[in-house]
Amino acid sequence: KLEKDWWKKAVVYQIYPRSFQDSNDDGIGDIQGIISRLPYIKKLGTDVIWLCPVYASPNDDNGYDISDYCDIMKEFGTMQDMDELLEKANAMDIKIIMDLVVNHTSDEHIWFEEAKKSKDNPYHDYYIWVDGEEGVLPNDLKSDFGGSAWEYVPACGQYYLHFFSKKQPDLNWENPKMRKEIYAMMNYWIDKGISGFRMDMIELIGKEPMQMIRENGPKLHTYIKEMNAATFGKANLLTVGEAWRADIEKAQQYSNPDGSELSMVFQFEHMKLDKQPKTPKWDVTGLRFQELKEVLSKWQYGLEGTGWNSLFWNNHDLPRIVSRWGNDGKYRVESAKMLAMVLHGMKGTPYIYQGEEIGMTNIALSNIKDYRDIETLNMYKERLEEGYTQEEIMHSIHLMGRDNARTPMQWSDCEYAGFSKHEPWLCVNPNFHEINVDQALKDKHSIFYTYQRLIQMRKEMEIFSQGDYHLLDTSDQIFAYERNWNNQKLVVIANFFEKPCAFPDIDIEGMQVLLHNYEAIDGKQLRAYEAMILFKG
Ligand code: TEU
Ligand code: CA
Repeated sequence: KLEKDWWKKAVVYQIYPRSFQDSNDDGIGDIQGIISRLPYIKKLGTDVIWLCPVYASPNDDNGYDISDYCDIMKEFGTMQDMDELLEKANAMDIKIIMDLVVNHTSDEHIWFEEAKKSKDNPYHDYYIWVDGEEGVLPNDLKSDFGGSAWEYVPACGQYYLHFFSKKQPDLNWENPKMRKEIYAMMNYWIDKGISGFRMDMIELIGKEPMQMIRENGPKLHTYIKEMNAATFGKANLLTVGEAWRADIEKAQQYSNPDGSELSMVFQFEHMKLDKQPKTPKWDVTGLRFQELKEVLSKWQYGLEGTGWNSLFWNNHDLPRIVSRWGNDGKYRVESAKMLAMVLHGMKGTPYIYQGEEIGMTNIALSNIKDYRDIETLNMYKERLEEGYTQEEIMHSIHLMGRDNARTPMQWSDCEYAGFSKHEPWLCVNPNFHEINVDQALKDKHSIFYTYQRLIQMRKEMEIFSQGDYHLLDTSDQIFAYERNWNNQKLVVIANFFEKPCAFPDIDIEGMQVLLHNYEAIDGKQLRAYEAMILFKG
């Protein structure tokens, strides 16, 4: 029997199956590959895996376009493999949470194949349609992957809505029959023994497209409450909703401690601070570091006692953090450890994205043909037409493209980094000779062991999950905060930059060093990316 709110002490490891481990040498990661790496995940110490979609899919958006929720993608294996993964993981005390993609399906899902046949097909109303004439769009709503959010189907004389690719039609959450089918599907997975859901773009399900309302629609929380009551509410699961536009108040609602909605959300306010508000992610500026401190602190204070935070720098949609806000050259190891300490010292549930724990970096491919991500490829075409130079576009892709996170996991310095013996579906980062799991495990000062220690401390010391948070006032380039709990105190001090700076005016007298990315503390200065976690009990 699971302890109530067990997920407050959990650390989650995110797996992108296509890029994790290939077991049958076809160049594509698969479920048997994941099974073979469970001991590695155990060694790191994470106790929950978030598995990106493994369902049947034509892969227009790498599995986020699902054609059958109760079947497994052929390239990844079979339902038997999935059952084996669940069984073996659970036997090792590793829980599995599944990606739940219910804002949309694939256009190859049987529901949509039926729905598009005619207006009076019983499945028609599972999707969102607007009468119209070819060439006259219902309104200006845009797809996240470029172009209009509307696509015309002549057989119906109507447009359907797709907030992502046109192969990802949006489901109509107004339809109670459709909702019931989704809940039945969720219960099917719960009965199989999964421990939770990561809910893809859940903030969109209350949309009102004719009123131009995308996220945070009027019925959003009604649907989430209904889903909770019909499915995971009774099962004590970890649920995390993807909510790009949540503010504190909305997050309090989503993660209400009364358990009526979700455990927590992924909010992205802190991950948008290297661009101007309301501009595309491709138009990167420098990181506004003061705002980063303010925003992360605001969320720590804001959800104290009234909700729960998720803590992350990375996922399969974001560039690698060590390349983005650390230093992936000379100070790769120091800066990766610093970023880990700053994040894992906070209150919330930390998420680690595969490869982050060994400091994997972004990749810069020179030929657009080597990229695979639909968002990247569509943007490339669109911006070329708009007159951007090839150079400008490639620069944006190198900084922000989603394939940065999706290159194969670097296990060893063997061919294809030990990911596969066959050429992988997406290039291996050429730095795999230096950056790989084998190397990390052999080096007791590696980034891996910093993560391992951070996870271990969270399990052993309640102050990490329970202590309250307080930002410390320091100079421009330092991030420092303390946590307090039961007369214990934790202090995290980090120099976020390469340039050394004076040691901050923080009383650390008599404190024990729990973790540090340099050999010894120099009381006068903080060196490049120097970070430490101190404790007094
Ligand atoms: O991401 C939603 C989402 O907002 C992203 O598409 C985002 O706009 C972009 O990646 C950041 O630039 C989720 C999934 O995480 C993503 O992989 C899917 O492509 C998307 O939903 C559609 O299911
Ligand atoms: Ca394979």
